[in-house]
Amino acid sequence: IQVNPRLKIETFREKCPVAAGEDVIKGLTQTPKTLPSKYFYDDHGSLLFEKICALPEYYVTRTETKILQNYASEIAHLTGPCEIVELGSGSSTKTRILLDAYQELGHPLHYLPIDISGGILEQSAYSLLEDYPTLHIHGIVSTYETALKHLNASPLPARMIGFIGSTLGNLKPDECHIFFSHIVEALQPGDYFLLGADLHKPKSILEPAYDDSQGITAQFNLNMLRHLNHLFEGDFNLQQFEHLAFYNETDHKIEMHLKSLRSQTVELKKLNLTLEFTAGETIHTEISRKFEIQQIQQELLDFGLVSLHTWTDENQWLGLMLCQL
Ligand code: AVJ
Repeated sequence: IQVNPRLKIETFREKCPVAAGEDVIKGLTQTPKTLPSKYFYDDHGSLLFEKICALPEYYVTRTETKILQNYASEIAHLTGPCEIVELGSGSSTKTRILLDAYQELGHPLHYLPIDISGGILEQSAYSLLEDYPTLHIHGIVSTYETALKHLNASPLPARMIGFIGSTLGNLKPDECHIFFSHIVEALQPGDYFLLGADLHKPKSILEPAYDDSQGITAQFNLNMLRHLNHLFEGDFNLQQFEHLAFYNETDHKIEMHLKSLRSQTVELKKLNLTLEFTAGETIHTEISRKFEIQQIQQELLDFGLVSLHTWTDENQWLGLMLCQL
C-alpha cells in the first residue's frame, strides 16, 4: 500500500446490498418504470461519461471549461483561500482550472472530491497529487447525501462547495430543495457554493447532445442495466433495450429512457425481483433539466444562498454562479 501524507480517501457504502437496492425496487415496480440516475456511474459508466464530455455534440463540458478558463481567477479573488469540496468530481479535469487559479494566488490547496465511483476518484487523486506539489486531497467515495453528512470542519478559513457540470439538472424540483438544504448544512456563514447550470436553448442543440451520432450516450444509458446486472445478479439483456432521448419543451428537460424491444422477463436475483416488460415499454433513467438563471438565483436565496456573481459564455448556454451563505 502506498502511503501519501497528502492523500486520504474514505468510502461510505450503503450497509447491505438489499438496502442499497431499495430505490431500484421502488423504481422498477412503478408504472411507468424508473431508475435513479446515480446507477449510471460505476467505473465503466464514469469512463463513458468522460467520452461524452469529449463529443462534438455535447456542448456542456466544453462551454463550462471556457467559462472557468475565463473567470477562475475572479472566483479565487472573490473567495480567498478556501477548501474546495466537489460533488461528482469524476476526472476532476475542470477542477484543475480552479486549482490553478488558487495556486496562482499562492493560496493553500485543499481539495475534497466526492464521487460515487471509486476508481475514477482514486485515479484522478493520484494524478492531481503529482501535478500540484502542495495539494492536500481528502476524497470521499459515496453518494452526495452521505458525503455531505460526513464533512468535518474545513481546514481553511472558508469552504466552497462546487457542483458544476449541471448535475443539478438530474434532480427533480423537490429533490433540488432537499439537496440545497443539505448544502447549506455543510456550510458555515460566509462559505461559498459554486453552481454550474445548463440553460434553456433550442431543441436542435439539446437533442443531439443527448443522442450523439457515435452512440456513446446510448452506451452510457444501457450501461445502467449492465451495472444493475452486476450489483444484483440481474439478467437484463442489453441487446433487447434501446436508448431514447428527447427534449420535453413543457418542462424544459431532456428525458432519457430505455425502451424494451420485445416483451420479456428480467430477474434481479439479489433483490428477489422479477420484472415483466411489454414490447415498447420504457424505463425512465434520467432527467436533465435546463434552467433560467433568475429562477435558480431565487431558489438559492430561499435557502440563504446569495448570488455574488454569475458568469456565462458568449451564447448564454451555461451559467456558473458563485453564491455565499
Ligand atoms: C453529468 C448529469 C450533467 O445531464 O448532461 C450526459 C449526464 N446524461 N449525457 C447531463 C448525461 C447524458 C450529465 N450530467
